[in-house]
Amino acid sequence: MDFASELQVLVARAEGGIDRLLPAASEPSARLHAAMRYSMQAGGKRLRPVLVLAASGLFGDRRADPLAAAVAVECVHTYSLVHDDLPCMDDDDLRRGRPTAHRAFDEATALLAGDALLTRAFAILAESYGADPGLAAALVRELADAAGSRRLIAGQMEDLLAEGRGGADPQALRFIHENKTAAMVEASLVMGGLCGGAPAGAAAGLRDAGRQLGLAFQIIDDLLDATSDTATLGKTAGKDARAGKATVVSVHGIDAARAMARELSQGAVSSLKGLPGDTGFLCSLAQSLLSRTH
Ligand code: GRG
Repeated sequence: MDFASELQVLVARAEGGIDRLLPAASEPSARLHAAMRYSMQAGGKRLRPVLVLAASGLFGDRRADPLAAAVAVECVHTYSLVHDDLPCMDDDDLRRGRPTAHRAFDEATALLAGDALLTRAFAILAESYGADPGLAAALVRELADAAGSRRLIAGQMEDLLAEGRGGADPQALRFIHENKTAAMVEASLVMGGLCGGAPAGAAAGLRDAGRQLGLAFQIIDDLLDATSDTATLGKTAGKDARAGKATVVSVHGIDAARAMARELSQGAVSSLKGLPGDTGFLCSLAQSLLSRTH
């Protein structure tokens, strides 16, 4: 199967899992569940669940079906987007090409839907991997570490603080990106590895690939914010410059940012190539992210 077809298959698999593992929109509280589904089923790229599924496949999906882990990661990612869009944070009106959750519903509902997605992620892991308690605990730990106060939330906190200070220096910027963006990408590959039954030594390679891929992904995100338009992105373009936010683009310039993204992506590919199994799809995915348009 070629890269594009394989990607389509994995995205469809992830979306089937999302539909199956979220509460029905009719279940009480219907408004809350409708808001959770609204945000989850708005058609994101599904990068993180695809990484979980593909990483698990490297090891033959030997230990457990990775689909529930893939959905759990997407729940946490989507909660972070819903909360990031709130007026008290980034205050945005558009996400995944549609009104943000607090615009489509209201602020309190969006806040609660984010809370509920975060909680649902861990319920999904407990329900789906309970037959293998060692695996369930390892998955919960990995996701909790990535999403917790030392990583995702720390990155978000420092990002908000840097905005208030009028910018971040390169070191502070690296901290923000390693945590706000790369942590969840790393966790996706590692959780895939856990479901696949990866040998202990493979975790470091998966983590390193995820870190570099996540950093490259963030630089591309900054480049797109600076150079693309709202319709193509499905979220408001040009926000960083308007907010006077320090990004890799504002600190290093467009050409240097592109070169950094290329180098990080090549680094991710090298780490992936050191892993067992057929890493062709994951290497192509890493390369394709350099030319993504949204
Ligand atoms: C609220 C705890 C908390 C964290 C928010 C996700 C986030 C952290 C902020 C959103 C802004 C941003 C640039 C985050 C960096 C990660 C990133 C590029 C997220 C967007 O991910 P995509 O492009 O989104 O994969 P889709 O919609 O395709 O899933």
